Amino acid sequence: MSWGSPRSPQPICAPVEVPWADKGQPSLALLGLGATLSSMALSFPAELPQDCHQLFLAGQQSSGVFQVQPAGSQPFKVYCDMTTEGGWTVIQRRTDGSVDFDQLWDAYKNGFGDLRGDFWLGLEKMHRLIQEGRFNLLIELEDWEGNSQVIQFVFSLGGESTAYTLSLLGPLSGELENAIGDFRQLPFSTRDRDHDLKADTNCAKHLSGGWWFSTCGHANLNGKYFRSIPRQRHERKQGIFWKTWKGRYYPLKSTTMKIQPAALEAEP
Ligand SMILES: [Ca+2]
Repeated sequence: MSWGSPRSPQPICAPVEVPWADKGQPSLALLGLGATLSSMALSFPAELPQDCHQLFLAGQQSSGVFQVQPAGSQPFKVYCDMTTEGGWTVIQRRTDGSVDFDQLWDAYKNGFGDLRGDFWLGLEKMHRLIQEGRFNLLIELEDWEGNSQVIQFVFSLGGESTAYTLSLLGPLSGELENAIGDFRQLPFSTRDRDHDLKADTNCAKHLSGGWWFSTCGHANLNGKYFRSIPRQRHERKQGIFWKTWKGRYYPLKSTTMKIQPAALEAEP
């Protein structure tokens, strides 16, 4: 296991976007089985990887932006973070405050930002990637003193009818247990869709951005990007934070969230 390995550096030369064309060629044996050329020609362009890990298994080793197509979904672009062990599909990144994360439900549903910079992939795309599956979620946090923290857990994600409820699967340990406690299922909230667990407060409005808010105070990686602790008390609450690591009012320097199918050993 090397989940604690340092985050991959951002590519200085952006990798070339490789159309997914080479890997799906039919074998000669198939030709002998009587498949018609026309039917195969039709099937080629649909041969996109379902996610970054499938792309990794097919031999893609460098990180970058690629087209994927989960089963039953339209193709869309994702940023793939390739490590020596596998491919991670990045679903969120904050590095410099260049993108406004104080957005409403539709923006969080559909995604926003720049896949090569700061972005939110979008809840609907995440759900299509994950579908009914079990996925690892790897969260990487950095503070302003050069320290980093990695949190990983297995989860599933419901569709819009469940308000994209995040369900924790498997045991909790360490940092995550401290941060999330007993909340094993959390729907997603924005300030125009309050699904949080605090009845008298709209957590997304009180803080900022959209998140799987429980009772407002545990974590919000989609808060406002601050380079120092704001003076105003109400602003301090709106930052990017992970309470049990750096505290409630420490604005984190960078965050990355990425996913990969769990139980990889089950794959061919
Ligand atoms: Ca509420």
